[in-house]
Amino acid sequence: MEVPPVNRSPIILDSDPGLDDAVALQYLLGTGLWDLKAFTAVAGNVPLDHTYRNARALTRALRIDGDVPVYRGVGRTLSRISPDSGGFHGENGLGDEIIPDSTAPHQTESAVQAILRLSKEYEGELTLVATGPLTNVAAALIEDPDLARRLKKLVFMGGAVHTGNITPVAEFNVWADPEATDIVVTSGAPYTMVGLDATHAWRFTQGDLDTLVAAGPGQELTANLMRHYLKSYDVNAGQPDCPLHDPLAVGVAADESFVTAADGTIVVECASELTRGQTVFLPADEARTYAYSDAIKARTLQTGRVALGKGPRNFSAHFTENLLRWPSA
Ligand SMILES: [Ca+2]
Repeated sequence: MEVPPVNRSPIILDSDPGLDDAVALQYLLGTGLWDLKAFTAVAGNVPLDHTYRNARALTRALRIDGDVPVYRGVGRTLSRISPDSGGFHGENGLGDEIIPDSTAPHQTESAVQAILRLSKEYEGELTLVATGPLTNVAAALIEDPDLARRLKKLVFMGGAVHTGNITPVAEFNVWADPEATDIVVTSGAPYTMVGLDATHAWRFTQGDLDTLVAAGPGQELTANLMRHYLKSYDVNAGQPDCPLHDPLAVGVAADESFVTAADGTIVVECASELTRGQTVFLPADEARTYAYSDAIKARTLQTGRVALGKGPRNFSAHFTENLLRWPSA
């Protein structure tokens, strides 16, 4: 495997695999930019037992189970007992692909303990990318609020400034655990929200699938996962191609030019039955023009970066190129 001569930065990937989580991991490895310190599983697309097992199986399939420990996350969300994506990712979360579990020993540390430990070992250097509900990250911040200032960067796939996917106003990851998201965006951590406004702008097409198929056996698993993902978007949303939600969050962690982004505040709706999980974006440069309450004005002191659409650098092409650089076993 050819790895480019760069100083690879320490990163944790926290996810709920999940079809796009699976390829986000493969893409991360393919970029050669990151030193993956931990792969942590959280409940989301499917329950934790499945996401944890899938995470382990993926490290085996991608030949990193000897190097990258997998940690089991928090057993339920802060907000909802059991989110699930209604079979969108298949019953097992990986499009019903049967891939063998890793033979690596199970870790005695929890995901929260591993996140906190690594944030101390790599203080000021560690990037944390979350591609599932933010339950693990919020639990780590509850346990030790100083985590927020030890992270170099926190990028999460979730939220929607304009239009949701699980409800008209809410994106799945945030809807699944809005309280956790609220804890993250008020923590003081240097966060970037990569939501549907940006992820819907970068697509994976049948042509991209053909490229994976043509690459042969090392991309067979990936092609099967993406074929299922394309089919889910076709059947459930009537879309002939699919958004690159989770991979884009990994991409933005290295290069924000895949998206256009602005500074501002995210406020998460946690109370309403109808709009629960909505992420309201308060742009920093318009903060003075709105009639915010004092409580909301206080919130505007805490800002992050919010992706609002596609950027100048082509993420779709970059994504497939880098998948090809990390074939599976
Ligand atoms: Ca995910």
